[in-house]
Amino acid sequence: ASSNESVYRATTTAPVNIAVIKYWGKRDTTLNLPTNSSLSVTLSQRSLRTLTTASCSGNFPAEDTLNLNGKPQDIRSSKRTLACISSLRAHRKALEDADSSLPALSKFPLRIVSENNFPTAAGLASSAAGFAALVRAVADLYQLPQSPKELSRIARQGSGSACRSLMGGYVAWRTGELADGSDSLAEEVAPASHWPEMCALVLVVSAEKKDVPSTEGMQTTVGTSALFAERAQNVVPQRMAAIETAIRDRNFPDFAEITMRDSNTFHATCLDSWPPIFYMNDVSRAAVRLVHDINRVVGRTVAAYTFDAGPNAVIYYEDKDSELVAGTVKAILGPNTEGWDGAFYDRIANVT
Ligand code: 2P0
Repeated sequence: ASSNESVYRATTTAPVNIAVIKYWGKRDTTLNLPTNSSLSVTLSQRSLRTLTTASCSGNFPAEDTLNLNGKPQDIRSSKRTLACISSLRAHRKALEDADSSLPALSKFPLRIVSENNFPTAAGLASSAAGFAALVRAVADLYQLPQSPKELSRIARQGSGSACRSLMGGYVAWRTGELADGSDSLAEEVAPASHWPEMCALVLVVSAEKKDVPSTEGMQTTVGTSALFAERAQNVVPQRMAAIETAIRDRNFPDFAEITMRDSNTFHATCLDSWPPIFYMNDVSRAAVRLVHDINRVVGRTVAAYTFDAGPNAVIYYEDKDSELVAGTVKAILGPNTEGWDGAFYDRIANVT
């Protein structure tokens, strides 16, 4: 078959990441440039991941297509998807221009098929894994030489948090200073193997779609909350430095306190928005109380909660405290709790 008739294909998976220093607010909504740096932990792909296949062929119908969880998506109305694809295509075109023996994949329509093994848009970072998988699948299909850090610049334009899902372990997204966003990139702070005892218990309090989508919620906060600027300018920079030190030293009590405080500060800026935004619910608050109770009764900090743009809790703890933390949380906040939808249990692992 000529290169025009062949079907080229690449399949990849990408993990979910859960921020311990939260990204909330954009200084540039087109390029997805954040107001503050953030830091996350990449979860193992055993229970939360996106699986994506990208293919292209001169024989495909003329338009690029995207299918998400079995449903065709309108790619033309998604500026973010278009931005990622056109950037990847331009990188491929540069390779083809430099080497005329390469098949002209940049000219072929793309077919992207993606599937999450967890509820989409329930505040479980589905857009992070989704755009990371899309970018990596197409980059693999195009055999691009770009590093994960370079690809993070592209994934960021799909969804801010997606730039952190291209690496395993402990990942920082540096806000950057340049107006074109070229220095707003993710980088690995430490591989998962540096602190493999870290575990995450993901409590799916509700698998319903969240009330206020992140992009809309964060720009309401940017525009209306006085607390927001205080957090971005005076709180997050110190916390970023402190949590990187805690990770370097594998200091769980420090890591945990910074994580819990930053989740609380983020949700405080949501409450301070106008009109106020509520992501946590009664079950979320029960989880907060329970973690503080466990730490108090044990007499040391063994567990840390964090909440994203939804009611689900992620609880970090170390392997050795698994029974104490995961056992207690499951026993007390189990399926009999009102408002409970089910639970995922996870363990963090490196992925790259
Ligand atoms: C985070 N979240 O750092 C924070 C914490 C939610 C709360 O990143 O508009 O879906 O696509 O850039 O990445 C969710 O925001 O937002 C998010 P967009 P994204 O994980």
